[in-house]
Amino acid sequence: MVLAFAGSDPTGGAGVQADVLTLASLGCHPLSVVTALTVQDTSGVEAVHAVAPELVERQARRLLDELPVAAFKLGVLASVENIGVIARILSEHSHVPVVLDPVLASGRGDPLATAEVAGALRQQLLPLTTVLTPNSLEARQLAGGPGEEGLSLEECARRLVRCGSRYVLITGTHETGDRVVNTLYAERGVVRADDWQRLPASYHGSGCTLASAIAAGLAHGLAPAEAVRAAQDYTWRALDAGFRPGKGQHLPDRFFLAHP
Ligand code: PXL
Repeated sequence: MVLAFAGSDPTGGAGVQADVLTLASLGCHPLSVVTALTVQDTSGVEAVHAVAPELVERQARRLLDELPVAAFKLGVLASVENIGVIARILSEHSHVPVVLDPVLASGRGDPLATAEVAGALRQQLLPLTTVLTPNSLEARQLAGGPGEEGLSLEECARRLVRCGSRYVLITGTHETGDRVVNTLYAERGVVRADDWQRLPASYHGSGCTLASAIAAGLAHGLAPAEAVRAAQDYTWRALDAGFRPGKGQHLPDRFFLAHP
């Protein structure tokens, strides 16, 4: 069982819906604690409304008191108060691996976190994280100070590991080139780098899919580097099978394995 803390995305492309679909398709029972409600369609996010921290805490504790959780997956957390509550809960379950997708903006650039939320993620959650999954923009934002926008991804990873995350997977979707390079770092440096054919469309929910698939791998007992490799393969195939239900972004098909 994997417990996802995430915001609701009514399109089913990203957020808690993406986590539930991904975890279920990979053979994990998904537990979910909703941290925020959003108003959006496939073209953009109109509003983000944080759930009260008391309710986040009660949802999670009720589950954890009864059910065995093999991994945590964290997406949009939506407030500094929610981060505080979640950090306390994770620290009480320090043997359970944590995958943190530090969502700062949607794939289209709609803001999903304030500077205060980004600071709280760095200070309170990175020390509890097994695998952090920023895209290159998020890595630079989390690791760099003002005037450091040109920071190399290697230096970003070094700093994020120094903040306490055991592994940092920086994804290359927002970089240029016809291959997307995703690089996994740890304290010893680069652990693995995988490159993938760049797909032609713009996808909603690719980061949530990747992070949930890593959490599924860890829950099934894979080592972090193996879970990261398997999750990339799964995500690329879900995106390749994606579809465009409206006028905006494409959505991944997390159940591509179930189709003939
Ligand atoms: O794709 C990141 C993401 C995560 N969670 C929620 C979202 C989005 C992007 O829009 O809405 C709830």
